[in-house]
Amino acid sequence: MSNLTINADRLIGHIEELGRLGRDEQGRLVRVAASDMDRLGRDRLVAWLQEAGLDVAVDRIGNIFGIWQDDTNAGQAPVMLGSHIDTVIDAGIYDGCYGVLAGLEAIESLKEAGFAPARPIVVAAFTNEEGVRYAPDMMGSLVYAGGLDVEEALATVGTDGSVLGKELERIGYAGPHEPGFLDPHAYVELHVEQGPVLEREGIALGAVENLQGISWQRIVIDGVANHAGTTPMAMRSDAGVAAARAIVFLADRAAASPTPTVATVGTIAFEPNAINVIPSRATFTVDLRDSDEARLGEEEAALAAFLGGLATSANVSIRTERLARFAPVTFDPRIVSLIEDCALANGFSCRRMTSGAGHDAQMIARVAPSAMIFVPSRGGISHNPAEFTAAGHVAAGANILLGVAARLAAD
Ligand code: HGY
Ligand code: MN
Ligand code: MN
Ligand code: MN
Repeated sequence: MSNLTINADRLIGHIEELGRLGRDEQGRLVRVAASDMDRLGRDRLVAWLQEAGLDVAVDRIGNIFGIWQDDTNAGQAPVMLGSHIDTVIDAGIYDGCYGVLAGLEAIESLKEAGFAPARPIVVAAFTNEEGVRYAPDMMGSLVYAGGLDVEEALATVGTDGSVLGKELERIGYAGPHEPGFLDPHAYVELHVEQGPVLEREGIALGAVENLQGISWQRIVIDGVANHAGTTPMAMRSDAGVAAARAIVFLADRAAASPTPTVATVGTIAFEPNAINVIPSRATFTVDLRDSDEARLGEEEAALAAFLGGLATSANVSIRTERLARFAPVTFDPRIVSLIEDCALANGFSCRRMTSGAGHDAQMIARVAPSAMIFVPSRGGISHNPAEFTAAGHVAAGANILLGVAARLAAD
């Protein structure tokens, strides 16, 4: 890969330009899946793919593919590089977008260098990786990998009552291709770490070996609305207090776990949500993760047992709804070694690591040998506008992605 390098200025320019699209009146980045804001990013990406001379394809769940192929390699299973460009609410500009734009940059640089891959190279932007508007997350890649029926996915009702399939039609990204129409030879996803490890250890690159399991649930606690002033504490069926007890249970249990279990309650809503009314209902979501499947199952069972006891002690009724459940994933050892070898051969420090975040790679790993490359996140911050990765690390990650793609395309 000695003379094959990416154009760092072009890549960083693309990341910053895409990061300006899809901002609300408060200036927050809100390109949630299949929204008008998401369309702004999609349209810009498609324009860049076309300018790079790639064939652009969109499948029925809105996954976007830029395909670099010619007569010599058309029909061969492609090397796929990808990630996502949808964002969380008030997001940073690197999460997902970096991997998609670096994939495009790698292809453009290989083309400019006259590289002739034995296989097509494809860059993919998967729909609804974040799962903020439509659960589960990683939905586009899950459908692509055959883990969720496309009709079922398109019928998903969002947190705003919208229907995913209708929204994709409305924004012009209900494509004609059947999900899975490209059978990848290999998949490599470049992503910001979104955690503190690489920065803390002063290491430039992560060769990601595995990825945590994810459990998403919605919990609905029903109590009895009553007067905040006249109802004695012992006579209350307070859904709000019950929810608070469940949240503290989750946090304390995860903090005490012998494995790196993490538990997050990211959303909560009370009804009727009035200052002087005891909440009749509390609805909240639980995000549990662990790299050990058995441990993740134990966490889910412990929560279920706690909620059973809580229903009695708080005199409330509790129901749970599963929103997503993905087992931990181990990536392809050969590609992980290729990443590590390429990094070290180019003078970059590199360590093997686990991904705490979910990624499209964990879905594509079901259908193709897959692995990920991480670069450091400043302060370990992500899902936050302060998300940042230094230009040198942005370039390093993209250069290794290019090198690994070139190597896999020669298979
Ligand atoms: O939830 C996740 O880990 C990913 O950002 N969707
Ligand atoms: Mn991401
Ligand atoms: Mn994310
Ligand atoms: Mn991801």
